[in-house]
Amino acid sequence: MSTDNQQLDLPDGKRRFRRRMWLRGAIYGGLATAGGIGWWRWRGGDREVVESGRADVDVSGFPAPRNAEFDLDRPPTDQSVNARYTNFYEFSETKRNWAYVTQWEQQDWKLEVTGLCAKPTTFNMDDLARRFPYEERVYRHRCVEAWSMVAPWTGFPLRRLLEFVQPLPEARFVRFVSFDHKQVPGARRADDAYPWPYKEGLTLPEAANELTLIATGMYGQPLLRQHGAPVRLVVPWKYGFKSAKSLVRIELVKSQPFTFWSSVAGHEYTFEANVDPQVPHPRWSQATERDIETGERRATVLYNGYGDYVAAMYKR
Ligand SMILES: Nc1nc2c(c(=O)[nH]1)N[C@H]1C(S)=C(S)[C@@H](COP(=O)(O)O)O[C@H]1N2
Ligand SMILES: [Mo]
Repeated sequence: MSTDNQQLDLPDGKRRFRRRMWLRGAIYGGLATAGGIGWWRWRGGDREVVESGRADVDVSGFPAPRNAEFDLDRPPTDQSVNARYTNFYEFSETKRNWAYVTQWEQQDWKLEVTGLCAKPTTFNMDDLARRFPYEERVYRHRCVEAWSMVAPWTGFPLRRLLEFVQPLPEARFVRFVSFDHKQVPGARRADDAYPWPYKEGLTLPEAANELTLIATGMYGQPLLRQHGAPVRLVVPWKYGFKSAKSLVRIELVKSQPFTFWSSVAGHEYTFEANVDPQVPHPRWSQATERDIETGERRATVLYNGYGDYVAAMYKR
C-alpha cells in the first residue's frame, strides 16, 4: 500500500490536522530561513567585512618587519572578528561601523604637523612611508568599556615624527585631531550633541614614549577604514579612546588640550586615562576585561601590562 493511499484512508479530522501541521512547519521553516539570511547579511561575511573596509588608497611601506620586542604570550585577535567590532562615533554608536564606512573616499589624505615646533610639515601617506620606516608591533588593546583584543599594528614611533618637526621648548602637550566627517557619505549627522571633530591629547613625554605609535596598518595591510584609515594614533597603556583614528592634524601646544570624551563626560573619561584595574569607571568595574574573540574574562593589568615602559612617567 502506498503512503498516498494511507493518507486518503485517514479520517477527515486527522487529515486536516496533518495539513495544518505541515503548513505550520513550512511557515516557521520559512521564517527561520529568512531570519537566518537576514542575520547573516546584517552580520556580514568574514571576507565581506574585511574587504568592505579596505580604503581605495595606495599606501606604501608594506609589509613591514616585525619588531619581536613586543610579541605577546597570546595570538592576535582574528582579523574579521576585530574588523566587525570597532568604536567609531563619526559613523555610529554601534560596533558595526564596517557597514557604514564603505563610501568613504580617502585619496590625497594629508597629515599636518604644526604648532610649537621648528619645522611644521604636512605629510601625505607616501611622505610618511618614505621618512619613517614602518615596523610591525603586536600590542594589547583595552577599551574603557571593559573589552580587549590583541592587534598587530604597522607604523612607527610618534617620537620619530616629533624629532623631525623639532618641538620648541614651550611645547608641553600634543594635540591630535581626527578628520571632519560632515562630508563623508554614511557618517552620522554632524550637528548632533558631540564636540566634533574627535580630538585627543598626550603630554609631550607620553607622546615621545617608545610605545606611542602612529599606525598606518594592521594585520600586515593598510588600515581598514573602520579601524581609522589611513593613519591613527596607538597608545597601548591607555584606554582605547585615547588612540584617535583617521588623523588630519597633530599640534604641539603649551597647555593641556580639550579632548573629546573628557568634554562629553569628564568624570568618566579623564585626560590621563591610564589603564588601571583599581580605578573603576563610575558605572562599572575595570578589574576585568572580556576578550572580543573568545569571550574569556581576564584580569586587567595596570598600564595594560606596559609598566616597564611607562610607570616612570607617573607618580603613584
Ligand atoms: N576618531 C575616532 N577615534 C577613535 C574613536 C572614535 O569614535 N573616533 N573611538 C576610540 C575608542 S573608544 C576605541 S576603543 C578605539 C577603537 O579602535 P578599534 O575600533 O580600531 O579597535 O578607537 C578610538 N579612536
Ligand atoms: Mo574605547
